[in-house]
Amino acid sequence: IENGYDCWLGYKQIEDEVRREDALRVSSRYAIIGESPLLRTAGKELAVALSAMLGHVELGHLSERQEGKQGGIVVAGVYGSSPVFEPLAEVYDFAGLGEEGYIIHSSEEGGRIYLCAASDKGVLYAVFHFIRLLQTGQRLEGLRIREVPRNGLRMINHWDNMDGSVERGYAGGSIFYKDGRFIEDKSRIRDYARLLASTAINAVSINNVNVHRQESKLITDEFLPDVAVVAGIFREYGIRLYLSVNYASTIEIGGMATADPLDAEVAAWWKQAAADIYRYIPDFGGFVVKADSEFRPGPFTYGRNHADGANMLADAIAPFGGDVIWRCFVYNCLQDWRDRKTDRARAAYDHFMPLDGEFRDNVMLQIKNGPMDFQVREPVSPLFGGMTKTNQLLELQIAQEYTGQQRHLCYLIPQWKEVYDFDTHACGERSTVGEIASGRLFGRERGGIAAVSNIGDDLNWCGHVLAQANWYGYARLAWNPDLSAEQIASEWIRMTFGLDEDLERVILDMLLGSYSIYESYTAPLGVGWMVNPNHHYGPNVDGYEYSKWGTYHYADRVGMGVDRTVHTGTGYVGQYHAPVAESYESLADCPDELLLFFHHVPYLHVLQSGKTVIQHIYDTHFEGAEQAAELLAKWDSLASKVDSGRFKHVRERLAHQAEHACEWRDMINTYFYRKSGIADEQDRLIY
Ligand code: GCW
Repeated sequence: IENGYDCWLGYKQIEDEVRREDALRVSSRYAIIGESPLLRTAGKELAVALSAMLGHVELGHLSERQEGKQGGIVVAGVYGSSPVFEPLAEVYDFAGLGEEGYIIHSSEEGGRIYLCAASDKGVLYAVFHFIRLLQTGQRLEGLRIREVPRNGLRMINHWDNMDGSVERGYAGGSIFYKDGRFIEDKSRIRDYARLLASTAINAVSINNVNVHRQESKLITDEFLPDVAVVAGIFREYGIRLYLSVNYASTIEIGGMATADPLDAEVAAWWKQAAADIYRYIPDFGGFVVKADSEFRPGPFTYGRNHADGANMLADAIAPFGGDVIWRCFVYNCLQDWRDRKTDRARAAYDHFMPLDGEFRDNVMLQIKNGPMDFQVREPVSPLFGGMTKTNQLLELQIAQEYTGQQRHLCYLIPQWKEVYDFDTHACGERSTVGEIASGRLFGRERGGIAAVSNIGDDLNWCGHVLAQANWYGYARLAWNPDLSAEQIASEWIRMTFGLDEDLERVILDMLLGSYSIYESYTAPLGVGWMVNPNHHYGPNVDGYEYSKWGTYHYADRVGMGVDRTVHTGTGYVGQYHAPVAESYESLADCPDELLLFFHHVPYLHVLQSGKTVIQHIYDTHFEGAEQAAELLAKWDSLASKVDSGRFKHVRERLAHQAEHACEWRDMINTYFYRKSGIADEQDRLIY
């Protein structure tokens, strides 16, 4: 029975005769030129994929004459390692490929495919790309592919704890730890590394940014041997390992009285810690740090700022080639709800903007996509475009903490594309977040993207089989943000469920519609939250209204929303450049979907859509719940096309979603009907 464990790498025999012939013409044999751990991985992957999809494959030899041999050969290797790749230099620019780019080229006469790169890691990526071509049914003749990643760092962050739990994990427990230790059997970690490599993820941090007591010891001799084993597994797949560290380690595990970043002994302690780590893991990636955020320790305690803290760690790790990834999720989580001046949305910018240019070259600031916290709809963080002299990483959340927790279908690629494409106007037009995060806009050497993982030890990794598309899509987009949400989805569907036009059309339609559906039946018009406190699942309009977390909607009998304008509100809008700031400031120009994020308006305010706010709420909630039910009906139409294991599993989730969407609809509609006293124009049932 299919359980989803293989994700998008569940290779199937190619049944279609034409496709099969086509594939065999170029790939009935393969040769890996050269020797290295990554090339060995590449060879193994090629062998597994070809034999599963084509049946018999042979390890070919280049010396062998083509005559007398049936079928073609795939030749993979590093440029310069064999004269066989020389002719490619006439067609492609190898210098610009860098460490990770690659070329896929079909020979003129046919019968040969070259997978070639400037390094063995690029060869591994080329191999997986070639496999994808086979899986998705592409023609294999005349291939002229040259790929270079847009983002240097393409990272996954795990929020795994050593007790085996995963913070905001919706797919079971950790695949790394259990009962305070590493899991003995590492085979699942290997399978995971392989899935990551197939989408060219090149970095992973393996413990929660909230670093508790036990996890603080990951950088000590007690656990470094285990960490080294895990790092070794990832290394075979071209992935560098990072650890989240406790900023107050000098106190927690060093037995010192202080963690003052300007204290010479503190700095010396970290230098030693770095040296110890690199003795075990020579290619260790570096530290991820959540400091002075949500009760985590940080430099504020000592009257120091974030640059002081980050630079101290950066100096400790720089001699070994490591980086510090310092998170910007810093805000006052003990706010008084009566205080209308403090605005959580402002916090990251207010804290970090004054420090722009003060961070070491090996520090990257990791910035959540929005100023709040992974809501279904938020504006883009104004730190992007604000800072110009600091390395910046974009942080996304694949785990759907606020977008249905992998029980609701919510394909997030459309949301992420909006973030990448958002024009900050920092240097005129086309100053997009994507260009800033990659480092290109401000000529920074380091940059990229990180995201909170959505995997756990559930058999299908993600709890929801269709949530695998977010994991896959995140990685594909990190490689190339220009891919469309549709392209990515269709690739994923073909690789995961096979080639069937009807099936592809239906699942595509479900995935592409799902983000907007989820948005429709949850918190309206960018106001966010309205979820149950703590676990954040399910509707609770006032769940955070009188709490300390700084996430309010201010609904009264007349209207709702947060005034963040410069003229009458918190001034948050002023953190954006013109013309973005002007459009958010103006009630008339502010995009509907963000209206309540930026303005407090009456329920009878007329949106650009022509509807009043209150009618918009009613309409979207009725429609959203209906569409959620349609998702289930659409899936049901695939009963004969999807194996029963995955079919039943997804069906259960969608049935829950349809029901839970009604709960959302009724709570939100009822709340605002009771608050406003304004009836639904269509007189539908509100309680
Ligand atoms: O989204 C919030 C989560 C916390 C998380 C925090 C963060 C790891 O609710 O669970 O802590 O963000 O990003 O640090």
